[in-house]
Amino acid sequence: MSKGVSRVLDCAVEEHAVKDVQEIIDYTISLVNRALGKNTSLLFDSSECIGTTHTLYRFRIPLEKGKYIGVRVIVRGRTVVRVLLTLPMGLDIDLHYQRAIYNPTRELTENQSITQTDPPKGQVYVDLPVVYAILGIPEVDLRNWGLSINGLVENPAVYTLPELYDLGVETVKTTFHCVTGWSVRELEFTGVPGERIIEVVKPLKSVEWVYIESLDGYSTIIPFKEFNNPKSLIAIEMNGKPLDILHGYPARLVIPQLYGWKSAKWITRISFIDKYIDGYWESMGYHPRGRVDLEERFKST
Ligand SMILES: Nc1nc2c(c(=O)[nH]1)N[C@H]1C(S)=C(S)[C@@H](COP(=O)(O)O)O[C@H]1N2
Ligand SMILES: [Mo]
Repeated sequence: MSKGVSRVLDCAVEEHAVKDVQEIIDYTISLVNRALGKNTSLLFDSSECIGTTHTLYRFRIPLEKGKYIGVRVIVRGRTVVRVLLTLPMGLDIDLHYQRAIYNPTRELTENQSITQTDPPKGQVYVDLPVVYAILGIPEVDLRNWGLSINGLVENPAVYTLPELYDLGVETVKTTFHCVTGWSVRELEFTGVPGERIIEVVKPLKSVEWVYIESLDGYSTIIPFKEFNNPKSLIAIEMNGKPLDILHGYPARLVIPQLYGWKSAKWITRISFIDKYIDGYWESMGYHPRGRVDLEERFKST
């Protein structure tokens, strides 16, 4: 965890029906008080619609010295599905709460009855991708940069940028979807296909997840099956030009069938692993897989 956040505490254990915003606040306060073992007050921060299915409410609980506990409440329709507390570094409090045990494989079902729309449900088309850098834009020095590929593989390796070209690049034209509701058509990415990486490093049979780490401290996790998809790329060019720093130079992931937060920028390590772990946004309640066609925005409880 970066940005002065040391722990994310997952409070919601059962889905909870609410009638209005006041009930969301009351329920959240009761959970937070239970977790902290004392009475607190919530300050409203912001709220945001995430596609057509979910709303995210942000609150904060002020502490001394300008510190605060961040509270994120994820509501689907009129059901609170998750309450997450982000605790600042060095906060010395007892937590009277058992962390819910999260089982990602329960969520990886395929729903046959889904009907595709264009744009997909909860998305609107915009002209250009919005640039996100939640942990800031890192400084990149190509002389020190390498992409490590390791974990449960037969041939771990570290690739420089020229070596990535040598592996063989392909170009895909694709639509890119951000979970907050925007989509951009016809973006062109060139890079090394995930399938090619798999051919070279040879993951072991036990591999089920691919964990990605970036220079800025960002991380995310992708099911092995989605990484091993003909459209998944380690991109090094966008629209026929080297990636610019804003879009992830020297290399980023592009997994177009998943929401954009899985397409980590400024990547530096790819680890093939057997057991699920949260990345940056997954620890804030976002989905372990994030398929756009199945509208997998948030984890359920
Ligand atoms: N390192 C890093 N990668 C990231 C992000 C980020 O904040 N930091 N944001 C993600 C999100 S939420 C989206 S939608 C896409 C946006 O890609 P763009 O900034 O190239 O438009 O990048 C993803 N990759
Ligand atoms: Mo996003």
